[in-house]
Amino acid sequence: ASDAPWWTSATVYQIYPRSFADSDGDGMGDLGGIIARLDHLERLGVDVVWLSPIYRSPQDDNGYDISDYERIDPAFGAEEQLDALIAGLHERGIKLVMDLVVNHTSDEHEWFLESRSSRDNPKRDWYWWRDQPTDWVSFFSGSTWEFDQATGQYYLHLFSRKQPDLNWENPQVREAVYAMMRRWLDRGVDGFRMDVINLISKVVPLQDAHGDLFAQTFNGPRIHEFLHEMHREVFAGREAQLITVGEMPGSTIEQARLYTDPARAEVDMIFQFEHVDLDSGPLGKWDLRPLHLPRLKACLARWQEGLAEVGWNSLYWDNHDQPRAVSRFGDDDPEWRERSAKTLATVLHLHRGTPYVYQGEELGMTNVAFGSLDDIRDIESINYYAEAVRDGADPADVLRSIRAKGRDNARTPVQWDAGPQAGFTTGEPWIAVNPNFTEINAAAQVDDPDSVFAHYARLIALRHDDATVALGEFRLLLPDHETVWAFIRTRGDDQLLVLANLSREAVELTVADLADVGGPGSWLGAEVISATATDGGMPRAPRFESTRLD
Ligand code: TEU
Repeated sequence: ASDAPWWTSATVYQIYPRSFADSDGDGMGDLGGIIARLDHLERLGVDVVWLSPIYRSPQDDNGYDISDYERIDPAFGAEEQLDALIAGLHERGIKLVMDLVVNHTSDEHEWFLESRSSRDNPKRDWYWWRDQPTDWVSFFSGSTWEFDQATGQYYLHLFSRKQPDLNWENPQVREAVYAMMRRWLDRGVDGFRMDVINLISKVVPLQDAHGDLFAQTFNGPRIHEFLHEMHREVFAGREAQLITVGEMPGSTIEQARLYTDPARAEVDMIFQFEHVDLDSGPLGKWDLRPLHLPRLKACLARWQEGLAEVGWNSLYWDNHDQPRAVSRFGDDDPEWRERSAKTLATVLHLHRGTPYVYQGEELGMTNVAFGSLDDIRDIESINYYAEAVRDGADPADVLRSIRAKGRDNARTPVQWDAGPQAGFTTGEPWIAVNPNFTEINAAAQVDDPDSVFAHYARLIALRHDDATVALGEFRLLLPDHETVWAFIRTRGDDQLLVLANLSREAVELTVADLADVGGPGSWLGAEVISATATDGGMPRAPRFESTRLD
């Protein structure tokens, strides 16, 4: 279809390696496990794999604290296994995108070890050192400044104290990062997912935020300059076969148009966070807030409209930082879970943008009813629990918030079969398998045409084959309906009507409800469409009984 970039009809699959598949029985996922499961990805039909970090790391933030950008952590396997993975993916026509985490390194990275060794070390200015801290608060609780005894100064870390922020104002830092990126492309990878890349430009001189860290370091003053320079230094000349996606917490639609406008040569698409912040109250993600469907529908529709002419959307429900969508946005009651998971998939994948499928989402995996803090592994949740309980919160309330929104919900092992440890490992997994693996696993689904897995595969194939799905204009219908998600995609004279019922009750819709579809002489004709609780029926053959008005 047209001269649209290849990724406008592609789907990306995210692998969180420590929880995907373990090949050596140490209880942690590894490259051998991924290589052994490539047929699963090929059957699903995905075009790209985004691989979360497998680099050398102390694992303080599960690999998002990197101590060597160009060597594989032995916990994930040997160097040559990565080359085998690249070859294995490429021979199946699947591209590989690596996770680029360059807002910060690990405090065990050699750059930081040199930087902290003395005030006049040549790499001192590769990080942010100050005599006095600002009032900034870390994503992982506490101050963003850690006092370093050796040289009597503080260093900046927006995340954990073992994740010192790189100083992107320093051209030597930028050059070192670009050189590393070029070497990864030369090794055969096909692009990057850029971790919190819109935080690399800080307002300088650094100053107190008075509670608004956003203004000091989100989408900072030089962010577009840095991204354009990266594009020129790393991607120019080979961008046609690559894909780049920037993780941009707190980005607005206006910012996203600038980041993803092809004419500006910055990134291809971004992960924005507006829809995954809707169920957070004013105190943040742990402050649970009910979400009504019209707000979710309106949010995605705003982004469809905002990037319709310029730029491109990524489409996601799940990733390694978010709770599982079927529990969060859908209905994970055993009787309804599969239909709900399929319906959420149908709605998301038929929007305009590049869909991302997070490992296990294609199986309809759910959140976990964590029993106690002993079941939790994530530094973000552990720090939050300690801080909240210290500040007087009821531990039961804190645990309820962690059960609803904790990142460990997405990090339990992928459920491959109903055997021991769900076929994830022959050892003791680093985090417990969700007990519902006996009902929810790949073995029970990959050969079942009515499974969640098969539904995802059909949606991915539809995007390959149908230019209206990939490129058609989007228009939301019935914006105020509390349980139906209706929209229409238009490309030339082709129209695709999507009707999804996100409830347990059957819904009657009349043409009058949809009257503004297609204008006068609506092609729907006088039909009453009784949409039952969809089991995710494919739009080309909607599972709706339609009866003519007599
Ligand atoms: O996440 C950045 C980010 O915005 C997260 O802090 C997110 O807002 C939070 O986890 C939601 O609860 C990236 C990575 O995806 C995350 O895994 C890392 O912990 C973080 O950056 C630091 O590298």
